[in-house]
Amino acid sequence: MRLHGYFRSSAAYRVRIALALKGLTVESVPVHLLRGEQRSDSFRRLNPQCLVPVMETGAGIIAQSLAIIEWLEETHPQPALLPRDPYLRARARSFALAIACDVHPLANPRVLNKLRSDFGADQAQVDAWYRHWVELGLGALEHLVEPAAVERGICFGTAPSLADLCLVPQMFNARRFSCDLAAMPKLVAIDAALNKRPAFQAAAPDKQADFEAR
Ligand SMILES: N[C@@H](CCC(=O)N[C@@H](CS)C(=O)NCC(=O)O)C(=O)O
Repeated sequence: MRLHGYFRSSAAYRVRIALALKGLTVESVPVHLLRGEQRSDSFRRLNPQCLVPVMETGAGIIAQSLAIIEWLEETHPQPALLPRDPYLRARARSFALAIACDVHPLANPRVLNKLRSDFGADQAQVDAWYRHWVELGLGALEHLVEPAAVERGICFGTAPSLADLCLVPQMFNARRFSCDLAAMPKLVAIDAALNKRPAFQAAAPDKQADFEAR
């Protein structure tokens, strides 16, 4: 298996956590997003959307982090990345989709670049855009986890789930852009607990071969 990603891509980070939790090793292929490598002809052939992550599997190519994670879940079911209880599964999916579909797309490099290039936004305005959407999204998600989740150190169920795989990378990015996390103490505490787990540590941006400090 080959995972095309970028150390700072939060969508690729989700997949890296899933792989680490399941104890799977893949070949990592860095795609430098700031240099525009995602728009190269060779990468476009893998994913015409020009987005990472992309997983090359024995069965073929898969784009979209949640589809890759579901494929991993179906081909390597243990440990499970969704709670057994159907209602908790739905809540974990709901939380993960809120991040992946509603929060993350508004803060993608190509969206931020468009604000700069076509609407004249300066860095302060781009940062304000970023913080607005991330704080709004995470602020709402704070209400979806119960106080007991803080004691467990995971969002739902008894083991890290899809929700946790989406939360940690989004919190990483939120901190990178100095978002105000004061309104989401439960998410801050759960994120801190998750980051003590070896699988989450191994998947962190600064542990990747293409990591660049900056
Ligand atoms: N829904 C996609 C989102 C993928 C995505 O937005 N990837 C970002 C990095 S986190 C990307 O490749 N951006 C390139 C760009 O904006 O040009 C997924 O979950 O895989």
